[in-house]
Amino acid sequence: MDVVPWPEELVERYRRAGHWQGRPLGELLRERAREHPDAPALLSDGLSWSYAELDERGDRLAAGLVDLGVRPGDRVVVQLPNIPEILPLLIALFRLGALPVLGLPAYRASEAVHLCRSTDAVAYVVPDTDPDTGFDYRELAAEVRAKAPSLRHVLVAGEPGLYTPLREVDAAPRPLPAPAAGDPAVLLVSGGTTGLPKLIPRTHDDYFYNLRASAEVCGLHERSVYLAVLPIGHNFPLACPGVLGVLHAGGTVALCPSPSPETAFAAIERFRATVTAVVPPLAALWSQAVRWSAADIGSLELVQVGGARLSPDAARLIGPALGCELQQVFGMAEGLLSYTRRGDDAETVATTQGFPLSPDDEIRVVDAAGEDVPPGAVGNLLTRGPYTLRGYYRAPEHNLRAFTADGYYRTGDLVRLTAEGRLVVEGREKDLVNRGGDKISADELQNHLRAHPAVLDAAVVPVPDLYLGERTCACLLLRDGHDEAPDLTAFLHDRGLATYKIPDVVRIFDAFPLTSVGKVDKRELARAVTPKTDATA
Ligand code: J2J
Repeated sequence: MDVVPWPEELVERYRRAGHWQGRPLGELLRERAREHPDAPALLSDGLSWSYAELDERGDRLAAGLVDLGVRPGDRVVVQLPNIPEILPLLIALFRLGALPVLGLPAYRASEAVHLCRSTDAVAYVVPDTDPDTGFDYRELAAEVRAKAPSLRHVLVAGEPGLYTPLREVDAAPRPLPAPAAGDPAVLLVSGGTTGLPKLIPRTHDDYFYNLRASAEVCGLHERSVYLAVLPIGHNFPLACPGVLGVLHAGGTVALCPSPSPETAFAAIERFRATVTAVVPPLAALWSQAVRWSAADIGSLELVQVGGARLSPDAARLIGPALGCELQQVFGMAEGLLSYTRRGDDAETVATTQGFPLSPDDEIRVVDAAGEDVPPGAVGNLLTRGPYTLRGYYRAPEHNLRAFTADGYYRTGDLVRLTAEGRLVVEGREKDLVNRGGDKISADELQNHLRAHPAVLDAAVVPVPDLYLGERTCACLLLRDGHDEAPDLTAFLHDRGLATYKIPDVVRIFDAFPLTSVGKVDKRELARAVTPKTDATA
């Protein structure tokens, strides 16, 4: 089975509560486009599309994709940066019932091939080049195509090279049968802990609820302008509430081509952006840079910060520096979202990650034996609810470990609940590095490192970093005859790994510390590679 459904009694409950409304995501813009066709839906450099225009582009592209042979239920890997084309494409796929598989622009062959192969994707959509680095996605597509036999089409936004130009996937709009609201609408990539990232099926019903409830909590309305800074392929800027949430609210999406303060501040000024979402290192950078910037960012009302731990000290600076409200977001592509609420006092916003989004989010905080911890104690967070997955895509074995028998998702995060029921993230048990919001699975990276001819064994652990929160340390045992750290950068590049996954630090060991059951003791290893400061000495 590809996806795991919710049990019938929960389906009933979520419907009765009005969370699941039986509407496919493709309906997102319909009403607004009919009633306010000229309202601005999308702003980007030198470009403005009204609701009517975006709606029509979605319909034309959907018809064009059907003409190419894309069918309901087919998977289409989408690896686009924040360019206008991504929105009509997502809307078109939602409308025809094909599933976008959302990759990040930073992915290279290793990740992109995995996405295409593990989903038997029929099409792969890329930009032409990255204007900043010159990286050519058409060359990447050639490699992916050679290794993913299911691919029938490569579609290119921009100059197509040997492939099909996305702009020519265009046909007269025609009625298409709507997908069932209980079917998966999109596959998101897990931040995950496994050798190869798992995929997260999100249904029309659950994702619509996710973005609608998020838009409500953030107070979005028709005059809201959401600046997309993080890559839209990520759950946070996509639907929490993100670009889809602001379209649901009748507001405007503005696209920011780069998160650098100069570019982002200029975009906020030009588009009069009212809300945006960033990761903690960016929030800190912006809070510093604003002092030297002449841009007028006075339109900004709300900055959401999430994806990695935000220290209370850093949090306290953000609102005053940027002249707007801060919202902490603890979220995951698997589902559960926790938001501080608008109007919460500054200390609550600085020191907690707020309340779960839904009254039907079920939260358990448990010890290693799976027993509930006493109120207020730190433990493993388990959750289930109306927008949290019940199983990864095509992963029955993994699902046995990732979920409890009664369907709770084991988040791998360590949290505590305050007396009021707010969540505070205290750490995590899962084996990954959270590099300023970018997740690096230790298992995945270790497998690549072990393939190096000089490497006997590898263990990946986080090291603290002032700016990113964590950086990646590769601890290596070398084979006989090797005594120096090998050049991993070139090696991992050649294996097609995304650059952000390349270790920041490499340490050579004679042996790894082991736990009592003979596994590598990562906690001890992390301690061993953490530079001693006055506080830790
Ligand atoms: C500490 N850790 C956090 C936070 C996420 C909104 C916001 C973030 C994500 C996301 C998302 C954290 N403090 N405030 O999808 O919609 C870590 C946790 C979590 C993992 C999920 C969204 N916010 N984290 O980051 O799927 O460890 O989603 O389990 O990429 O990020 O990662 P991801």
